[in-house]
Amino acid sequence: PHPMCFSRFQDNSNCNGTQSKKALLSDSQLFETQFGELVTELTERDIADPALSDALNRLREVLLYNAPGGKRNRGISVIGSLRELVPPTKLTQDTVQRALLVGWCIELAFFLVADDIMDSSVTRRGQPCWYKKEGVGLDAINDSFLLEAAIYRLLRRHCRDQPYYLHLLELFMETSFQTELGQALDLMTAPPGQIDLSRFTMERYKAIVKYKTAFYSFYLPVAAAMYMDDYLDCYGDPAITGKIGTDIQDNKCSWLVVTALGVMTPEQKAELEACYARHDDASVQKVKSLYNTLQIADLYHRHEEESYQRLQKLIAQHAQNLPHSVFLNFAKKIYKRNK
Ligand code: DMA
Ligand code: MG
Ligand code: MG
Ligand code: MG
Repeated sequence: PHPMCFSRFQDNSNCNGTQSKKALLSDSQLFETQFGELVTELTERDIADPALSDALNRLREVLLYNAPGGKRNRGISVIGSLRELVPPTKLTQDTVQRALLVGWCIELAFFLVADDIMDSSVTRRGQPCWYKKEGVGLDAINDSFLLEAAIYRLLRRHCRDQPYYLHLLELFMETSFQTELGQALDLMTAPPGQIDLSRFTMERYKAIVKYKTAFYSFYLPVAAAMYMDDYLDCYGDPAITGKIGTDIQDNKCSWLVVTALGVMTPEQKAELEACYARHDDASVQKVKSLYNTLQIADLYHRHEEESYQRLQKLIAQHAQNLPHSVFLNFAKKIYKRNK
């Protein structure tokens, strides 16, 4: 893996403590308790200029609105991985705290605030998208930049003296670039109102998900094989995922449409052409029932199963010097997910 904080961090499975008097908190509880402190740090402690108080209040509001309600897969994965790499006895409290903080830097997911604008999405993490809020609108673009800047301020404050600091910075910058390239591919493959099904190839689909999601969410090698979020965009239950999928309406090059194209008749293709990338419910429903007819959900489950098997083999082959659990933990989190 990247020579990042991992080797310096530590743990023990899911309790933090050596002092028996204190209540033992799980990693995810520790993670949540860190949030308040982090908000205070970013909005009160760092910048003293009273002229900025309105702007810092805005940042607080953005943090408080956008951070809660996620699955925390990204956030918890840093400490989770670290616990696989470092024996419990070698994990100091400081290191645990730092791992949780780095987890928060990933969890802030500044891309998502902008992504929802670009995708004209409606909900995220079980509530209206930030840009949809009264009075926010396109100002959310700057809020997304603020969240990104917050990452680097936090890293500086907490990790500046660590030997891996530069690596960590470069890792964040590099994965941001990869994600932004992926977003560019995603968007240019889905021009609004221009249906051209020949654009939807499995090759293009794989490039999109690898760059827009895999690098950021699952960390290079582990992630590359996991192409599952588009299934949830169509079949996910908004009550569980916290977001209403918009891939069909947005003309996205998703796994579902690419796979469907591979098995459909010319007549069905004409039907798809007539209703993909449209915003009315009837058209969206037609696309979904076409997927149903073609049993795309079954194909997806087979694909998911095969990917998982293939992933386990790849991990066994390539992760020889690392605990396999570091990678398997990621796989388990999204295998058969419905959120
Ligand atoms: C964007 O992909 C993802 C990232 C991390 C930039 P997406 O639009 O498919 O995400 P979502 O389905 O959550 O809107
Ligand atoms: Mg989106
Ligand atoms: Mg998107
Ligand atoms: Mg999606």
